[in-house]
Amino acid sequence: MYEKDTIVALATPLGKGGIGVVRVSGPLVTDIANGMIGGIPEERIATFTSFLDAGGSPVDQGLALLFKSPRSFTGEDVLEIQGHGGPVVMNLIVERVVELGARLARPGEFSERAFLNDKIDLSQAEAIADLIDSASNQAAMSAMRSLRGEFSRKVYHITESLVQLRTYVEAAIDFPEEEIDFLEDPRVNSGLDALIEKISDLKNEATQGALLREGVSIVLAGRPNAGKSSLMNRFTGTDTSIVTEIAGTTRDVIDEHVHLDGVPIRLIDTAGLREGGDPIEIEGVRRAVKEIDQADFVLIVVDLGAHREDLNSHVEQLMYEIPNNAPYLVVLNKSDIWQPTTVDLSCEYVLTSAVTGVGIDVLKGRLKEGIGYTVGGEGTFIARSRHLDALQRGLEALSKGKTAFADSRAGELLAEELRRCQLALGEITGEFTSDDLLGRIFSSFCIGK
Ligand SMILES: Nc1nc2c(ncn2[C@@H]2O[C@H](COP(=O)(O)OP(=O)(O)OP(=O)(O)O)[C@@H](O)[C@H]2O)c(=O)[nH]1
Ligand SMILES: [Mg+2]
Repeated sequence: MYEKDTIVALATPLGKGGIGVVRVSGPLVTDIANGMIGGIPEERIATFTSFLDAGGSPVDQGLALLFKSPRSFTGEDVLEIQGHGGPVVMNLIVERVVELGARLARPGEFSERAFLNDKIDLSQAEAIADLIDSASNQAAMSAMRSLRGEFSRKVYHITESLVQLRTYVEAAIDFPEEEIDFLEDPRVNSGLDALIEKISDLKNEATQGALLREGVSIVLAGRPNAGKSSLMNRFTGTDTSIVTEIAGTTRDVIDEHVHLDGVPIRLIDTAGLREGGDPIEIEGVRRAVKEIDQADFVLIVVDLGAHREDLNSHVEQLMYEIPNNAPYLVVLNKSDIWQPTTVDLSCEYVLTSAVTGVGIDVLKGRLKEGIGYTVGGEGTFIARSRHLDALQRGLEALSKGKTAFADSRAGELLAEELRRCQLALGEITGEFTSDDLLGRIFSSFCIGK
């Protein structure tokens, strides 16, 4: 199935630490154990031993742990060598293992072998990388759920129902003489509807997981002096952006990573939008417009104090000027200075004061809704854009099949779309994934995973 080389890599970060772990996997593991520690450690028992160089003198001492195939992470024989975590010692150990016949592992190769040996499916392998990379507690907990197989199980369940329907439809095509009058059979349509609903639900849930993993970019936009930088600093909790009463303070694009209930957010402060100014400001405004264009979400910040008389027309003008297809929220800031008694805006808005902090929590809540994050503390599973894309393609196939079936009564067309849907779902778990895609996924992992 794949080259049966024995691979080795440092499993802990390269640097100084109390211990460092070198992991070896493959058919030469027992030979390597013999060569390095002069014997084969008892399976799954931590064995204190010296690690020997080619001349038989110890380069380090520590624990050796042997996992015999198939009861190991990769499914192959695995040896873990736990030495002292210094870069030189670790290198000596890795070099010795290479001398004994192993080769250096490629990025993600341990996980790839675990996948190829059916120890984990593809979305679980991805969850390992996501767990290690997770930037918040919520992301880590969600990655753990995926790793335990919650996401995959849901995909398998849907696939099972899909296969049942597919079998039924294909039987009806292949054996017309059986007179399964499936055209009239309500089971086909209700089966299709149920599948569409299940996949949509799963996609919604996966969207939450993808948000946790991939985060969103949110741009603060508006006129100079509206309080964009002050809001930025409220979110980051530090003096990230310079705030002055001079209109046109911010010129560069300033971004900072913050978390909103565990969702990683790239918050971007920009120059206030206005005509003219010096060349620096003109460039700042050009950059601001570019950021707004690429944003996942835009906060349009309005200075209430400066627009007591013309709030509505000012907001309308801003929305007209801000070129953007992303969802947005209007932030009526400086509510400590002035508040309209009634707000008559046709768009979503929230009242804040960056100075007193009033309304900031409401703003955060609305932002969460705005970016589509609805999961509370109990969390979800982690997911990636490629999973969402696969679910979407699955949904499209089903609705296409449904329409074709309703229009033409052609079972063949429906069967073909059901097959496509199954392929799309199979990409998530790795059942039907091209080698090319697998290569890309695993090579994005780091070495030693
Ligand atoms: N009273 C009051 N003043 C505010 C509020 N938010 C910001 N300010 C003040 O308004 C001025 C401009 O604030 P900034 O945060 O620099 O505004 P900005 O939108 O970043 O401005 P530019 O960078 O010039 O585009 C500063 O003097 C702030 O202290 C608020 O909610 N209430
Ligand atoms: Mg500013």
